[in-house]
Amino acid sequence: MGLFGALVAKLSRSKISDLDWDQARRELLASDIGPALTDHVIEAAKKIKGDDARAGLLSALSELISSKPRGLDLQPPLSVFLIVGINGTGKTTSAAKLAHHLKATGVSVALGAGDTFRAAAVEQLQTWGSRIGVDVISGKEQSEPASVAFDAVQFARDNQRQLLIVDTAGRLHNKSDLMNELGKIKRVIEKIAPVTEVLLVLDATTGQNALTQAKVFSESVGVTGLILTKMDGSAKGGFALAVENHMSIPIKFIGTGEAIGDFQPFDSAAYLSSLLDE
Ligand SMILES: Nc1nc2c(ncn2[C@@H]2O[C@H](COP(=O)(O)OP(=O)(O)OP(=O)(O)O)[C@@H](O)[C@H]2O)c(=O)[nH]1
Ligand SMILES: [Mg+2]
Repeated sequence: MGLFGALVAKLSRSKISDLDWDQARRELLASDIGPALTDHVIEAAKKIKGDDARAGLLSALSELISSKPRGLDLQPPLSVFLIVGINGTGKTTSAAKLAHHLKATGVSVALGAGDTFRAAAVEQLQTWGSRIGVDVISGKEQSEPASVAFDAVQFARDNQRQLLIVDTAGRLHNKSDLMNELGKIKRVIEKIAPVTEVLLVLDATTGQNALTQAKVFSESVGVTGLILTKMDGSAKGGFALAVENHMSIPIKFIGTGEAIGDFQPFDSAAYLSSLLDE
């Protein structure tokens, strides 16, 4: 039993002391939900009747979860999903994982290689595409990402695909020219088909800066959901709860490794419970 497990067992049996609440506070801070939400959760849990501390904390945490649907918006005949985020969070891997996941449910999908900055980025997506049996539409290196996205959406339309998933280059949210470029990619795609999901990929190790990322990406392209990656490590990704709570952007999927199948629809009960476990 981990530290917090032992604490909770103790809390459940006896009267809960201020010292114990301090320990719970430390555990929540370590899970990265942030100081403000930690205080809020502890105060709310204290008010909940009963002597089961874990149940109280879970109930207080679940109040913070967004009530927005976590399914993906697929509109016939063709929808486009944009995969966005800062550098190295797992966008390309997640685009391939999502394509594989949806293909398995019978959706006909294509991938667009919207990261034209590095030849390696296109190759990375092409390698995934051939492994999972999904067409990857790419342009020349250094070509304009919006024009590649346009070619990709034309391909998807002309070949009766139901979904195009467009990978994009990692970009710093404080570089306005890069954020504007993302807006342009979206507008160009929408000449042909609606962008029904903009999925922001957040790395579980990010911490509270994720809130700023979510805010800036939302302002430029309207984020509809989060993909929380690297949840197989020790980081809990508690900041995503803050994004859900403050911005009402639901976590839709989590990445739990480097393999194509290491990807699951978000399970809020398991996530909240993990925030309390050591
Ligand atoms: N452990 C683990 N590694 C992951 C996960 N998702 C992605 N990775 C790894 O993270 C690294 C970066 O992944 P990419 O998919 O290339 O990230 P990206 O956001 O496309 O990177 P840029 O295009 O350079 O911005 C790779 O080594 C991936 O294998 C995950 O859920 N768990
Ligand atoms: Mg990439």
